Amino acid sequence: MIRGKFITLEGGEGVGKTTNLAFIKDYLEQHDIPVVVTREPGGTKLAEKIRQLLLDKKSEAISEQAELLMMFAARAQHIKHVIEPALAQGKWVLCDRFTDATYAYQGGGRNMKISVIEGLENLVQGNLRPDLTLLLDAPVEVGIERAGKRGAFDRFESEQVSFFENVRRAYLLQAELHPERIKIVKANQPLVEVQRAIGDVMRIFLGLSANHSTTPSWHRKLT
Ligand code: Z5A
Repeated sequence: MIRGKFITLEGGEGVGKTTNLAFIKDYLEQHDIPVVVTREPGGTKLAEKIRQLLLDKKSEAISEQAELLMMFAARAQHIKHVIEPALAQGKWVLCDRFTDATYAYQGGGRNMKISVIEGLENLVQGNLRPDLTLLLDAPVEVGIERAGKRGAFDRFESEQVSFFENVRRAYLLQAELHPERIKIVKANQPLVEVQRAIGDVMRIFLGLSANHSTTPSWHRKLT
């Protein structure tokens, strides 16, 4: 059995990860690739419970260390029960956020030591790293405005703008450190353009030719 590929979608809040996850799933399925869609923190019963605790504004004050460990506790469950079994069965895994988010939020946002995050990454993941990461990047105000239209803010979304600026900087640094894996997609443009850019990245990743259509299927249906 050929092992599946592991694709992650990253970016600050409200940049469009959830919206574009459906587009990538659709893209892969159109190419007859079986795909499991999941998210972090979360993806298993226990990890979803940890997610609720992490996002709940009414949780007791969560220390930076506890927050970091809870992210990796959820991740350990997720890898063991969802990600690894799917990859081993030849399915592709498409995950809304993964460890780059830890470098961005706990590293950049909370100022936790990068060496500590690296240690936990090695402990929890072993050799597992994403094969491809799409980083949706947009100015912080754009993401906040988009997320604001959705309703009440959670514990992370209630942070100051400077926190999100640090998160964005840390994400861009991750992309600079891992250019072969992390592809930046400009998210501050109309959705059809964002999806055209994502389609280009996916086409190259799948090794398809340049004249292969990258127009989103819903857009093709409309035109
Ligand atoms: N977290 C962490 O700290 N450490 C970790 O290791 C991990 C996570 C894994 C939960 O993540 C929190 O956990 C997260 C970081 C932390 N907190 N924050 N902030 P989450 O992924 O569930 O939360 P989120 O980032 O807030 O995701 P989101 O709010 O669901 O945003 P999104 O998925 O990127 O955006 P969206 O829902 O697809 O789009 C937002 C709106 O914009 C929506 O109305 C869309 O229709 C609209 N949209 C999307 N694209 C466009 C374009 N191109 N133009 C116009 N409008 C658009």
